Amino acid sequence: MITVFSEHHRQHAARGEWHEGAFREPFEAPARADGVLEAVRQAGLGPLVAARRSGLGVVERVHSAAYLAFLEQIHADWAVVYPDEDAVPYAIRAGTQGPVPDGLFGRLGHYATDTVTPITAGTWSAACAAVDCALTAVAEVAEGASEAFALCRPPGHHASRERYGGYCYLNNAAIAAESWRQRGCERVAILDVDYHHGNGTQSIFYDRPDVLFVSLHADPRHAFPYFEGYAAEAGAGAGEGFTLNLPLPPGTTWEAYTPALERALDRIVAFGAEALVVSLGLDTYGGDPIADFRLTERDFGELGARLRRVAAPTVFVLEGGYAVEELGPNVVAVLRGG
Ligand code: OKP
Ligand code: ZN
Repeated sequence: MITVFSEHHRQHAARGEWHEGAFREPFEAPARADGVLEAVRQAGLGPLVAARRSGLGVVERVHSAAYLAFLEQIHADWAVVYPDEDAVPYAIRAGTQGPVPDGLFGRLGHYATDTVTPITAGTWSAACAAVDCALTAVAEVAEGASEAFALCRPPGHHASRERYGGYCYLNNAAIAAESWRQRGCERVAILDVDYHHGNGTQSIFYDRPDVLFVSLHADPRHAFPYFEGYAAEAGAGAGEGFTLNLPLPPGTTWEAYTPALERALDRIVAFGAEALVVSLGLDTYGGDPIADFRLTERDFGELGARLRRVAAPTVFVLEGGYAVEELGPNVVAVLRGG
């Protein structure tokens, strides 16, 4: 198993996060990716490959030009006024229609979906480096490796065509899927096993039949992102039937998880996926500080083993997972597969 990483992820380090009424250290921190790289190295999982710089070509098929220009520029504009703080909006656009306001807070609130996703001086560089990891992993598999792991940070699955949120800025998994399409794969499946619904990924492919989106996640009635991820969301237009949401209740254990996982895998096999992108979130772990599922390291091994049933070239893209000590071992368990 090839692991693709980048040191540039450390350029994205938020000052803190408002959580349950208090400002605290951010959950989504550089130590996450450092710990995963160390665990992969120690486990002797396979070659470690530095991400190669990719152009914005595929990225521009997933995100709008105006959004990308905003992400690249906003912190520089912000720092003129607030040099020591992360850029965070307080008013958030509720719908999707309407002009982009001119000022800092108007622009931030236009493109953001929440207030827990700060933009720092290094956010754009780090987000681009995460995309580089994903695209290099696709390239490695396209060139003959059967699987690769993209050690992406920041994560991506909450980022939509032109909104950021949920610690995500550029949608690494969607960009990986689009890269497969560009390389001639007719049918690409995305399996999202992060605890949180991948609402950004879902929205990007919602009306398309060529990229199947299947997600197992905490029921949005109780969990972030709250407003998307319901079972009734099944795709639209030509994409109807090509989104499958399998929400699960609070406290879900491996016993309750497996029937949904088998349904997800059945759908992907029936679809005839020529390539698989796994949005690999490990925040379904029992010890995760912001989630309430009960999976164990052993369960992650079993998850990894069952995923191989798809038998298609596979790219694993790191999403969430906030129990920093156990994140690396849990990732290794999935990648090893049992
Ligand atoms: C990103 B990914 C509020 C709790 C966290 C945001 C969750 C973002 C999850 N302080 N709310 O899907 O792991
Ligand atoms: Zn998550």
